[in-house]
Amino acid sequence: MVMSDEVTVQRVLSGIQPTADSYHLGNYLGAVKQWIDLQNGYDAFYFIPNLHAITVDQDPVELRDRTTAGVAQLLALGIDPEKSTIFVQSQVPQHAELAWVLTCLTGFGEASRMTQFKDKSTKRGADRTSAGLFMYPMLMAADILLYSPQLVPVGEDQRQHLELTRNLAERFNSRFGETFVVPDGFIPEGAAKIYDLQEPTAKMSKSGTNPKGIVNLLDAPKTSAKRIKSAVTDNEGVIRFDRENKPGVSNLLVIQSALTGRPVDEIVADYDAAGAQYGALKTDTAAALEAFTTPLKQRYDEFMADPAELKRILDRGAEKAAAVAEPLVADVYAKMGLLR
Ligand code: AQP
Repeated sequence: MVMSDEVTVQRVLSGIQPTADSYHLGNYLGAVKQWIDLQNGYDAFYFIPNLHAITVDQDPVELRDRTTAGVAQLLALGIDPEKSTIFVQSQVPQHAELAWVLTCLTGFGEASRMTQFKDKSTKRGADRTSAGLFMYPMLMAADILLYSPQLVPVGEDQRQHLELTRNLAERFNSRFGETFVVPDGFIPEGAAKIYDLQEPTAKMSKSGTNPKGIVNLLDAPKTSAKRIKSAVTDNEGVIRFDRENKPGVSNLLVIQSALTGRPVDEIVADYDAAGAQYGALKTDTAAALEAFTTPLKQRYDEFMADPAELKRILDRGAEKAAAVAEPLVADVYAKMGLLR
């Protein structure tokens, strides 16, 4: 097997799109928090997939600002550039090169079966759906296969794309010779799925329709406290964990638990003993959030105030990423008979 470099520890790779001014609590508790743990035992590659972001309309100034802000947020949250390779997708051109090769290996019917494309294109309508959105899974496959990671932390919603990635890796290997590592997806331990505060059966999403349902990490504590306090609950008045029948209360319990490190059962038992009402659950959850976001915002502001340092981190990240990606693309091109 041709490996793009010597891998001594297992490699993980994941990305987060620059599609909003701030990441939200779901992005942190469901993804970045685990990335921080993983960087200690793995060769971690984390990137900002800005080429994915343009599969739907983006304002150029906003996209540029959000990309930088995204990097600063990852650093402020605890991704350490000394341990992890942090980079921006558009600064490593091999992503686009491999994406084209993989697109040409993908069947039209196969790509048409991707449920995320079907959902998003149905919502947007054919005239507002780009061909780029259709190619999104093949670009994601390239993002992964370029770095030969053994493990890819993914949310449930990305499982089908990961399966396509595995199929494309196997297809290429069998047609052109062993080249790609076939990666495994995994949901890291402790990853919490966070739901919209106003519609607690839908996932909290940057592109959610009601801003009141989202807790942004960079919002003022007052704004977030207000949102937590107006979160939808139920009329039962009893604090207990029951995703199906009490999605709003359960969501707040999961948020508080993930932020404080206290198990949900313990939090529920304490409320039970105190005969507490939903008001207490909301006040405590808002306080836990404020304790987390206040120092985070300070660290974020410090990184944003030092663009030269951010540039240095990204230049080094892009260089490290390209050092892995380039030999792989060169090998792929050679095997396919493409001059380079
Ligand atoms: N609500 C969530 N709960 C847990 N994890 C979540 N993630 C997103 N929302 C939740 C995880 O965050 C990582 C980065 O996500 P992304 O930016 O690549 O895109 P996404 O999953 O599509 O996130 P959004 O917020 O819903 O963005 P938009 O609205 O732009 O599509 C992923 O690991 C994801 O699982």
